[in-house]
Amino acid sequence: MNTRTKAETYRYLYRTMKLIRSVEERLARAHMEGLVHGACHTYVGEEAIATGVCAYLQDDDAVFSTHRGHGHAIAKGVSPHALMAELYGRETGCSNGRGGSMHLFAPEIGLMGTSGIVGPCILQAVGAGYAAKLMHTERVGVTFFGDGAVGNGAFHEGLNLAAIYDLPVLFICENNLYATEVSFSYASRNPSVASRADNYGMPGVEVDGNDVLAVYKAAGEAIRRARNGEGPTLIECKTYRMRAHAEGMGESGYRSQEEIALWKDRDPIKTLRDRMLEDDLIATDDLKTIEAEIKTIVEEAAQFAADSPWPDGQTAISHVYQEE
Ligand SMILES: Cc1ncc(C[n+]2csc(CCOP(=O)(O)OP(=O)(O)O)c2C)c(N)n1
Ligand SMILES: [Mg+2]
Repeated sequence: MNTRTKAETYRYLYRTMKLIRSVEERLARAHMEGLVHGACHTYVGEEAIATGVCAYLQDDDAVFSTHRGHGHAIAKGVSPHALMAELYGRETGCSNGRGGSMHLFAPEIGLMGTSGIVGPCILQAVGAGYAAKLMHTERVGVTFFGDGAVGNGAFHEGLNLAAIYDLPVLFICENNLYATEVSFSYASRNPSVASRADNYGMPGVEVDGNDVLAVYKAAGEAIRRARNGEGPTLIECKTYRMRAHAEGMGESGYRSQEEIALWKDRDPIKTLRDRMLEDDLIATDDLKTIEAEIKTIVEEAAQFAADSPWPDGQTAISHVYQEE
């Protein structure tokens, strides 16, 4: 990543965010059409975070994520085809159709799992960091989690352990101001997640999570420190989800229309697009080419998912235990 020119970096960040958004919007449609079963939490509005962080990661760096994990999967390298097929419950999905939206795995590229249980991904990343240190590698463990996980015991245990052992871990808090319908201002007397880093003796940084360049810069510095044996970092990314908590859920009045409109104006994809054009880093025609290419990929992925076979019932108990 670091060998890219400025224009190439911006183009990569734009393309990744746009791909995540397009896949999510297609999945939301598929959910409405009854093609995706179970809960489906989209990442629309928060794309800059996974994109900015994962831009620095290698396949052997381990990512642990949440119920809202489609964006992390794509940014880490899962193809839209494998992601969509997973949500459609098909054998060709990244978890062979067994996991669905909240259990995405691709260990061969370091996506070590998304999970619907709020909190444990923090501890799992600490475990990965500990392993990386014991094995004298330069690998890092990365966890993405929401503001809803900050009051969970896993947050305290994970940050403390990573700090005392100087583990190569990035704690990326996606503070979208709400845990389902409960505002963070209600759930915590201390509105700053980043300030909590002080309690553990590690650096804490607050960034605009809708500014991919700000996330990219903060993540780059934290990863450099981690790979250099200088320990963990907590990064709080302030952001907002543009859709309901999960597909099919309404707004029910817990967020004001003004607040939603304000954040829609701060769309991370539009912000980068405008900036690239302003700084002459890309031509409008090039942007249109990227957008058309992504549209084709997403339509092909949806078709691939719909055409893929269901898992064979005979294999229902495979992938439960380690197989020789
Ligand atoms: C341990 C645990 N408690 C409660 C839940 C129910 N639950 C599912 S999503 C969610 C809100 C999570 O909010 P946040 O961590 O801020 O993530 P966001 O949905 O905002 O991305 C809750 C409480 C759960 N899945 N796991
Ligand atoms: Mg939240």
